[in-house]
Amino acid sequence: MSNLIRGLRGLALAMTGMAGSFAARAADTMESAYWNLPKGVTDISNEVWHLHMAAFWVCVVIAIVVFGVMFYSIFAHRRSKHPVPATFHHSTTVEIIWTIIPFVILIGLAVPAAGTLIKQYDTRNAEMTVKITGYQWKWQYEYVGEGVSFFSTLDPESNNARQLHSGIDPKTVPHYLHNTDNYLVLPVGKKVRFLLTSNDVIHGWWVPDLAIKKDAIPGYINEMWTQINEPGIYRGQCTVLCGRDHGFMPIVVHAMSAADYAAWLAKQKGGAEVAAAAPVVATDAAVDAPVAPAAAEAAPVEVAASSPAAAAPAAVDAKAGEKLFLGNCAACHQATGAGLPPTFPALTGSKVVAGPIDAQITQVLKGKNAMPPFAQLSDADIAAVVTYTRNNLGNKVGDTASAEQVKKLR
Ligand code: HEC
Ligand SMILES: [Cu+2]
Repeated sequence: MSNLIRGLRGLALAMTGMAGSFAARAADTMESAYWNLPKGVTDISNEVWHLHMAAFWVCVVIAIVVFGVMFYSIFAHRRSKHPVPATFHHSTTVEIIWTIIPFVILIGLAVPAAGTLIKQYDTRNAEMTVKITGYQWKWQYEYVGEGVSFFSTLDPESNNARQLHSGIDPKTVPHYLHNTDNYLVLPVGKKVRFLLTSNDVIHGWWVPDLAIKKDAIPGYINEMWTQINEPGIYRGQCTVLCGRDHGFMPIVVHAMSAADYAAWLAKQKGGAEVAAAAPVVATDAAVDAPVAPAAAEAAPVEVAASSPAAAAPAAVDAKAGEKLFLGNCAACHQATGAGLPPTFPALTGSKVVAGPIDAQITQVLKGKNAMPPFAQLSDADIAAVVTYTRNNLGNKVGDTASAEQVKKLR
């Protein structure tokens, strides 16, 4: 008996604890449509929301009616009241009624849903096209016909915090695991078509506020579209389990006015000639910008005075190199270059980094054992990141890789 009481008291305590943390969590997130689908910021997402609510209320009414009849019957016709059961069975009228009512309900839900689905699939008359490619574990965005293309990876802050024994409290990281280094920038009020594919395994591109969710499948191109009504930052995730770092390839869409977008695009194009390696991070201080990598300001490439290439690496390369390193390599080799031995070797003081540059470029291009190949990066990007590792992270080799060199070694 006392065991039972203790058990019950434990259960009660556990339940109040749960209710408490649940309530706290709910209060935290109440503003952000925590209990429901977000209404989103497109006409389609609003339609989807209304469809969802219609189905929800139909379900509520059905539940009330069905459970009402059931509980009433259980109560009113209980055995103590009616020891002798009635003997009727089969009523054609009732059967017709309970066939027709659900039929009408289903048609009533299907007609508007089909209308919205047809609109969702209509990618015609788009004003611009962005090709989205999934990679293990990042996204690539190509502005078709604009010559602008970049990768979008987990922001370095989240990435550092997520490392085992990082000692960083994820709660101190803004938008932990929901932030990227480069945002997908889109204009509001324009119909944007997306072509979605993958480079390796199946990924899924999902941004709830846009009510878009589709699989990115290698060898196939899926289509989808959006037209965003309100400027802002909208976050999403990969939704198909795609391997080890599936949880670390978020999506951030930055919707801005057509004028701001045009300025951003022009900047991207201008930057492309100087260094294809450095897609400018789309920040907009007014709208919740991502935090720049802490050390980005101070990373001069150190070049030995005697090196013939002494004057070569411009400051922009060092920054681009660091950015690429944090985005592509730091997950394994750590932002400091210390690595996580024995699996992931340190790059600080590494013999490979200090050795022939061609061998290092080849290793980055082709991969080696547990290190994946990075052939998807452009020649300039590989050159920048290799140069970065050779002259930073405590290394002072003093030489630089060039895009032509990388091209030859591909
Ligand atoms: C998924 C983890 C991972 C990522 C990401 C990664 N590497 Fe590696 N890297 C490794 C592993 C594992 C090795 C050891 C390979 C071996 O020798 O078996 C290695 C070795 C190296 C070495 C040789 C180090 C030595 O002393 O043996 C260099 C240089 C290097 N990586 C550079 C890079 C660069 C540059 C990037 C980013 C473009 C990068 N790595 C991204 C896992 C990774
Ligand atoms: Cu994925």
